[in-house]
Amino acid sequence: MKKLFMLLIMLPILLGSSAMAQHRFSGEDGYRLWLKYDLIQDQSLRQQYRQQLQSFFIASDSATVDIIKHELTLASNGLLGQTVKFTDSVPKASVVFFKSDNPQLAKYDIKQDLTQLGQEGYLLVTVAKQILLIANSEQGLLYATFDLLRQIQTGTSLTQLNKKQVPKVQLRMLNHWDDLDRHTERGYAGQSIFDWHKLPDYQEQRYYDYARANASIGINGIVPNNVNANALILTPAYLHKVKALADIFRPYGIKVYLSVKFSSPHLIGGLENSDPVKPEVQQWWQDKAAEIYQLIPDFGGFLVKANSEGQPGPGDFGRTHAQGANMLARALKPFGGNVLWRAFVYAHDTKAERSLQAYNEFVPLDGKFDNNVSVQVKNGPIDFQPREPFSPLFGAMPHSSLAMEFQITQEYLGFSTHLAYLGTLYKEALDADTHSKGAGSTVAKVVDGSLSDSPLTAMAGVANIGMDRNWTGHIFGQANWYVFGRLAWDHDLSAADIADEWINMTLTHNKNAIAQIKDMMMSSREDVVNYMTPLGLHHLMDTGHHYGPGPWVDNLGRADWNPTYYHRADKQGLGIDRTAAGTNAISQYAPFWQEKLADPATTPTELLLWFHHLSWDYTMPSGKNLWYELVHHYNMGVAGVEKMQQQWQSVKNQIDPNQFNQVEMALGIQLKEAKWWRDACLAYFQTFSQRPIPEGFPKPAHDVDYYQSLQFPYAPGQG
Ligand code: GCW
Repeated sequence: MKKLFMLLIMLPILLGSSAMAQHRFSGEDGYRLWLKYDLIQDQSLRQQYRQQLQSFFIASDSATVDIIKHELTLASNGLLGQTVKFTDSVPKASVVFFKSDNPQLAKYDIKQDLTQLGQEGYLLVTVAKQILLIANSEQGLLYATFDLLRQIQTGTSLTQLNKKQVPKVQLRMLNHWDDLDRHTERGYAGQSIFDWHKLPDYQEQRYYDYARANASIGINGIVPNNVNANALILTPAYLHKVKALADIFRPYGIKVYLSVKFSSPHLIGGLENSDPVKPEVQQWWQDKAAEIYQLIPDFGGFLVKANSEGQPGPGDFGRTHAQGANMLARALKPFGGNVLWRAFVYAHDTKAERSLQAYNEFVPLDGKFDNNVSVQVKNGPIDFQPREPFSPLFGAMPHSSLAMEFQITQEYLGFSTHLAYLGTLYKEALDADTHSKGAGSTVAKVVDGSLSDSPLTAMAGVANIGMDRNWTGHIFGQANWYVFGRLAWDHDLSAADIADEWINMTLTHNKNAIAQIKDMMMSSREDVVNYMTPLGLHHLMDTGHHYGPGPWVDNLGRADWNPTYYHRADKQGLGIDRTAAGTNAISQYAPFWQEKLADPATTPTELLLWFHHLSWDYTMPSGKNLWYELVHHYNMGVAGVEKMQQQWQSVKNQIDPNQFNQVEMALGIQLKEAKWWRDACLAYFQTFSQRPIPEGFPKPAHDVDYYQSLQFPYAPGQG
């Protein structure tokens, strides 16, 4: 009896502690990203791979080859439970790594022109029972290694490999908006991974892990510092720190670039000013370039934000972007460096509507940039919104190299607590048809150089990486890093296939679970669009930090920082008129688009309010009016998150509990915030539409004053 009594007393404690323990899993915390090499559970598959990967031949010795060998060792031990064996005999090896100059390659009948592989491409082929990895460089072999391992991680057969891979874009870069004090602008995954204070001597393991992850998806360039640059980065003390990073990254095929402040000659060089036509300014940059290359012989070049949001630039001296960019390009040219010159500009002294400004400034300069300059253009004309049309610059500068700039960090898509797979956003932008040279003139073809006469091609992603154990704050944020790299390598891949790979490598091999998770990922970005900015609305985020809704904000220093500037809600209707009757932004697109966008009836529904101010009673393609569709879309967004929650619960048994838990908690936040977005925006727009919430939809939980009163002074990542 006494024992029973004790048990009853203990029971809640026991239960309580086991419930607690649920939040204390020591399982997969996400640090290993998609490079988990856990034992393959399917025994026959494992056995097959063990046979096929019994021994490896890889000639030559170098830091990159060491990395390849290490990777093979990790993978073989982990995935196959088999000790790796390296052999000196090509005929006896089951896997052979060939650099194209290896005479033994002649014994194989490879019917491929290997020069086409360039410096980074590779062949991954099965010949008889041997697996061959062939490339012109060790970097190519490293990429081939990761491809081979990806085949194994995703359970693909190796018996008939026949892959030829050449990256479609030359520079595949991450841009970190990280400050020297480790604050990350628009970063939601903790502090910057770059510890400038302890560099160059203290070299974190994380740098190697980061390089390895990047190499595994083909990223070959990184900019470790913010485009809102600190001139100190070019001082000798910092250049030695940069050198330490470059030395670590080099064998992974990754070059370091730097964001530079245009006024550096003045700020740290003691010159009177930084006017690009002055010989002493040009000389300063040439000397600086020589100093950098002395330390870092393969330095990538400079990334520049000039005359934008208060940053200095050539415009300060009445010079053009081309004059500024070319001056830097000429300093780097003798050493093989490039300039990425950003087109994200909008000036306070111009009356032109903001979406027009980059085009206005840059199109007249088409053809005037040196051939080691690429103009780096954000995917849309405003600023990384959940949905934007493609930037008109992509169809309007045929004689310039145009680099794509995507944002991986989710400044406008819920920070690191919202699940928003950006593969679909990237593909939408890349596949968009500019019609600049007839049908099929896609943005991707502009970026990969096939539609321009410029040889330099680049794609950059603003990184979402920080010190969080799982790197990106949200496990699914890793998928955005991953998909960026994979699409920069090959923009023809599909967002769904890449999601499939990533889920397999990161979360589970269970087919049903993969299907559920893929479905979540593929619709997640549209959910965000719907609960934040449906039907072409944009820039409704709250002041400064961009966290949460702020459609009412109308008091910022510049008109075009205010959400009211973008949605133009009034008693009549909603949306900004960018037709000829309004700002005429449509004139910046090819005639095909001008015609379509001039009329709401032929404008894609998802961009209606981007281009038109429409009456609340406007009849939408569904037959319902605009007000109804607006309410409907906001609710679809919320329903989408509810569905994701259910889908996530349904895969619980297939996911590591720690990973499961992280995502479950984040989805809880996402749902709360989706409802907050819906309710705040609808309560606000209702003050204009003066219409009731249609039957069947919930009314906003609070009035506008309540939502307007919410303050978040410490929201992360502020600029
Ligand atoms: O998206 C906006 C951000 C700024 C950023 C700027 C840019 C680095 O709000 O924080 O500054 O764009 O791209 O330069």
